This record gives sequence, C-alpha cells and structure tokens, in this order.
Amino acid sequence: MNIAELEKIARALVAPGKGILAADESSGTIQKRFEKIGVQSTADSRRDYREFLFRTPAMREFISGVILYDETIRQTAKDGTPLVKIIEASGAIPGIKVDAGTKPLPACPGEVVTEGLDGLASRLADYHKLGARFAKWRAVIDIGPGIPSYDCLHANAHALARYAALCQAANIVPIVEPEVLMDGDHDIDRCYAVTEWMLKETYQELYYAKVALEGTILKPNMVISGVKAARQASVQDVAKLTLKCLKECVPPAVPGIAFLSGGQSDEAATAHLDAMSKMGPLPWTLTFSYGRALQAAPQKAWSGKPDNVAAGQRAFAHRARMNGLAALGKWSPSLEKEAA
Ligand code: 5MM
Repeated sequence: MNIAELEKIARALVAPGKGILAADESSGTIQKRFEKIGVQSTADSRRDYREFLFRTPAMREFISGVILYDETIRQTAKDGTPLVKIIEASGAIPGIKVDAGTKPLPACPGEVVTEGLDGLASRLADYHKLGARFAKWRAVIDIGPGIPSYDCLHANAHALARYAALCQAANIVPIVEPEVLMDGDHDIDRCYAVTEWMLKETYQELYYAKVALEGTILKPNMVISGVKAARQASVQDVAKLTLKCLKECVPPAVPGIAFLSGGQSDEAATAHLDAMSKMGPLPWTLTFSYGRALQAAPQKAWSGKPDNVAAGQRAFAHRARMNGLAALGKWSPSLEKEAA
C-alpha cells in the first residue's frame, strides 16, 4: 500500500469545485431509469448514453472522478476508444463499484447487508489494470419501526471496513458509503440519530481494519427528513444538522466528504451542498458524488434519441456546473434559470 499515492488520489477526487459522477447503476437500476424515458436497456444503449456523458466538455471543469459499473469499465465507445480512456482524457479519474448489492440480513426482518467480499482482492487487482484508481461500496440502512438494529449497522460497517482495507492493499482509494435511506416518514432528528450511530460504527470498524483514513473518501447521506414526513426540514436545518453530525463522527484525517443525493430533487441536492459549503471552514473538503441528481436531467433531455445528445450534454453540463459551484458555496437559485 502506498499511502502517499492513495492520499493524492483522494485529494484529487475532492479538488475545489469538482465532484464525482456516480454512473455505476447496475443493470437492474439503469433499466429502471431507462424505462422512465422510454429507452430499451441494451449494452449498446447503455454505452451510447454513458459515452455522451463522458464526452461532455464540462467534465473537464466540474467532474473529478466517475464511478463505473463492471460492464462499463470494459466497454468501448462507438469509435473503439475504451470509455476509461475518454474519462481519463477529460482529466477525471475512473472508479469502480465493487459491491455485489444487498441481501436480506438473517434474523433481522426488513434489513439488508451488502455482499461482495469473496474474491474481492483479485477483482481489485483486475480493476486496477483496467484503470480504476478508486472504488465504491454502498451499505444501505433503512429507518422504520424497530429498525435499524445494532446487528445490521455492525454487519454493514464491518463489511465496509473489510472492503476499504482490501482496496488500500490494492492501491485503490475506497469510497466508504454508508447510506441511511431517506424513504419513510421519520423526522430529521431520527435521521440524525441513525446517521450518527452508523458513522460511529463505521469509523470504529475502519480503525480495527487498520484503514489509513488519509486515503479514503466518505460518501454519506445528508441528515434530512424522511420523504414522507409531514414536516420537511429547511435547507438551513439540513445543512446545520448534517455538519454537526459529521463533525461528531468523521476524523479530520479524512480528506473529503462527497455526498450522495439519495432521491432528493436536483435543486435540493445542490442547495443543501451549497448551504453547507457556505458554513465553512471545515476539517474536510465537501463535494458531491451524485447519481440521480446529476443524471435525471440529461436522461430526460436525451430520451434515447441520437438527435438529443447535444441537449443531454447541455443538461448534464448545467447540473455539473451547479454542483461544482455549490461545492464552493458559490451557487444561488437564480443561476438555475441559466440552464443552457
Ligand atoms: C448511481 O446509482 C448507484 C448504483 O446503484 P445500484 O447499485 O442500486 O444500481 C448508487 O450506488 C449511487 O452511487 C449512490 O447511491 C448515490 O447515488 P444517488 O442517486 O443517491 O446520488
């Protein structure tokens, strides 16, 4: 493990005004996204879509890294150029999702654990050869009556730590993603309590697994009201409580925190990041690692039609720019009207 090299990559992923494009939808998830826009999900349609995203000129200015799915890291563009090379040519770092998704956690009704540790060391070595310099593993924690349980948080935190240690041994920066879902009708205080508990467990397990925090990135949820909660917390409250929770739990050795969007609207995800960035100085750099909040607009604009590729790229460039500004605390709602 080369900690200096890992730290260099981690810091590049959270370079000022840049963030991560989470384009690592598994086949099932991308199919659901494509169904919404009336596009059949095939290897070619997935390639065409991702190729135009990665060829968008705004990548150079606002995107530091791209998280890929196994299929995508091996795919070539229409002209035969590997998609990884297109990402590298934009100045961004290729990354790879290495978890194998969630499975029900025995004896814990309604709870899941993320799998994928078996054979991970050799998969990481292969991915490094294919160009990946960082990886991602997502743990999923649901809030509901009587859940989450300690068993669920512990099992998921332990798996995250095992994954992170294996990544570092392969000279790959682990993005540690413990996602507390925003589904449900819980209030923001309940989200705070569960997020704090999961982050405490995660950093404890990372310590036991001897993970060098300097060579990691945290990808957390924001502390936010459940989507079905009667009262939705304000942007300022989300920003204040998220930062309070992160300061309680995340050591300053971590170079950066790249939030997931989790189902927030595009503009809410941007507004929350911007509000937090304006509340600095902070011990770590804040940025985005959004999937839906970066891609919903370009998917809609494209809708699978070759003639709409330019419109799709404009929509992606706009969201990338809005979030790049938000990472610097320089966004304002009026900028949204400038959608190119
Ligand atoms: C892009 O979506 C990712 C892959 O999801 P599946 O494994 O279910 O296909 C997802 O892990 C994503 O990277 C994060 O959850 C952040 O995405 P959002 O949409 O929450 O910003």
